[in-house]
Amino acid sequence: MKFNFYLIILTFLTNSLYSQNSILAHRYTVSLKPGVTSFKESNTSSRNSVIKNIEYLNSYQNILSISFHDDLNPEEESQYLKKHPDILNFQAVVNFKQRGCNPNDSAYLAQYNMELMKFDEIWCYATSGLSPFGDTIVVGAIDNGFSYWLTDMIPNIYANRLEIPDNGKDDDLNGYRDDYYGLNAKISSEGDNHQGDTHGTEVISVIGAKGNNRVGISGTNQNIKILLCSANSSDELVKC
Ligand SMILES: [Ca+2]
Ligand SMILES: [Ca+2]
Ligand SMILES: [Ca+2]
Repeated sequence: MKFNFYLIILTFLTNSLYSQNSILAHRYTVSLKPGVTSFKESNTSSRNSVIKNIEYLNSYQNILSISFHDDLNPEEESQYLKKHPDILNFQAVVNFKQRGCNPNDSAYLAQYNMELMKFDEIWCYATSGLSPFGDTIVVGAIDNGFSYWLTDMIPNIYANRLEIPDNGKDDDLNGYRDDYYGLNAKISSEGDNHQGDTHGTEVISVIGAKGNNRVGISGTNQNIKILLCSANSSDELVKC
């Protein structure tokens, strides 16, 4: 009973972190019956030995790992284990691979909330930042300011390629000067000189800090374009 409970716990824990990949041939995890202090190979075979290796995994609970020689098939191995007088239970050893499509960002392990929200599974479907029709997905963000120049943010910030930055002119004739990385509607000179702001930076980090780039964190969207607008009055919102 203790062994079964142990296996249930083990299975629950591993299933929450991993998905089963494949059975490892000829290898079994074995529980011995209560009172059996050591495992002795049964002489039920015409061969001198069918077992290749024995390793104790947990002496307290009498759990060990057994490997058979490569020329046995699974049915022969199963029959041997079922008939052995010392064995209470057994299961094939399976290899595990990590579940989901986690990004490689250096601080991602601290983002446990992403897996709680199942983003690691959602990312298996798409991370391109493109719509099903191939269009670039752009999200607008309005806040008091943004530290958009951060290494983990700037690749996902929308750039107005028709605007020449910092020349004091409205090159694309959209009504705003130098709005290359969005618009700071709070200043008369317009442009994209957004002020650093903790709240705005956190918002755009959640929306789309560059993911899977080995740097920092991953946003909910690993690849996307965020159009910035700094404002803190209703008049300034109109410009956004
Ligand atoms: Ca412009
Ligand atoms: Ca310009
Ligand atoms: Ca990153």
